[in-house]
Amino acid sequence: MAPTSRAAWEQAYARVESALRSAGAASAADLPALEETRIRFLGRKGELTELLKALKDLPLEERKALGPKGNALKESFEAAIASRRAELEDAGDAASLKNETVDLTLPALRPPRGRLHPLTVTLREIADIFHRMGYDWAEGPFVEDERHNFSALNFPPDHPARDSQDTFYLEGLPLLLRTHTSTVQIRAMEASRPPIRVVCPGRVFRHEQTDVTHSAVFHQVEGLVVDRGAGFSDLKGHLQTFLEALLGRGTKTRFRPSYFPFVEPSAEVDVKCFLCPGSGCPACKRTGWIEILGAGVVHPKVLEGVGWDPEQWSGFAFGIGVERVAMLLHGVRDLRDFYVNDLRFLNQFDEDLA
Ligand code: FA5
Repeated sequence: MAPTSRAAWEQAYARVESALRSAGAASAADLPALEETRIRFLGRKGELTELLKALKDLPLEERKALGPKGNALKESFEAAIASRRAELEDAGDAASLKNETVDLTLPALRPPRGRLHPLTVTLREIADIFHRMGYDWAEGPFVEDERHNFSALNFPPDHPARDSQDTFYLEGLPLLLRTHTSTVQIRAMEASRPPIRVVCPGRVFRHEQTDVTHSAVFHQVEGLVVDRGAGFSDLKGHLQTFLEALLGRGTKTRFRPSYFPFVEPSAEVDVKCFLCPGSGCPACKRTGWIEILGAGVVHPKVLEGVGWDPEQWSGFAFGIGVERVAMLLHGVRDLRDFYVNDLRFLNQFDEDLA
């Protein structure tokens, strides 16, 4: 029964106060016991809660007199609970620290490791081999003019490669996205004097259908050597040295006659297909061979165009497809896998890049 008079309320107060004292919140043995005591007095139907609720049934004057008394009891109980809880928690932490052991011989946790993209690694690997063969490194812009991409390379004005079917032109400007890294041959020659020996790695762009060996954005490493008496046999020797360093001795390659307006004679180099034993598959278009580069002897008109005397200087050039090389090195069946950024694919290159 809730007390409805002052005297009854004060009697109830005395009972709760003595119960609080004997419950001894300040000496609760552990956190569950402390919580039990708190709920007994301050839970929704707790003894102290009920006592305070009963105030509302007393006349205003008495409520004013008794209210602070009740609240003070509640505050001191809450303070006792909070301080005992802090004590018990500290003791618990200390005890668990005491039981904890640290095994210093365990290996440390390693943060996830970033790594280079397999195409970046392949491109650097190609350039590194040429670097060891005495080649310097040169770079050029992605956005080019027609002169560097075509005219200076002896492409006639009506050559089909100039067609917007193959080339991305910039709207309203006499500029385009370079379709090959041969542009950098011209830039490198314009910026120096003969002799020269450079590789020019980078991204190129072609407006063409993608398939297992073709992408609209891909990478090439261009090579250019101009020296006195440099010719086709030097080209073959350099490419053979490069291919053996890259793919290992005994790798089957073949030179095929070809045509590029800026080199004469011209060749293309194929490597035996790595996916089928030469019998033919989608990657090699059923030929048993995969084309990885174009090459040839620098056309005299190209040398003349940059003011180098073709009577004194001659040279050779080549352009290697980086994606095709990466496919060969890693047995990748579809070149487009390099671009989708699927970590399940990229993580497979971990060991190669370590
Ligand atoms: C050229 O781009 C010439 N500039 C190469 C060259 C340089 C010839 C110097 C002579 C002297 P081609 O279009 O064939 O040639 O491309 C060269 C290589 O790039 C190819 O052998 C192939 O490995 C790669 N390639 C060509 N098209 C693509 C494509 N769409 N996607 C991926 N790789 C490609």
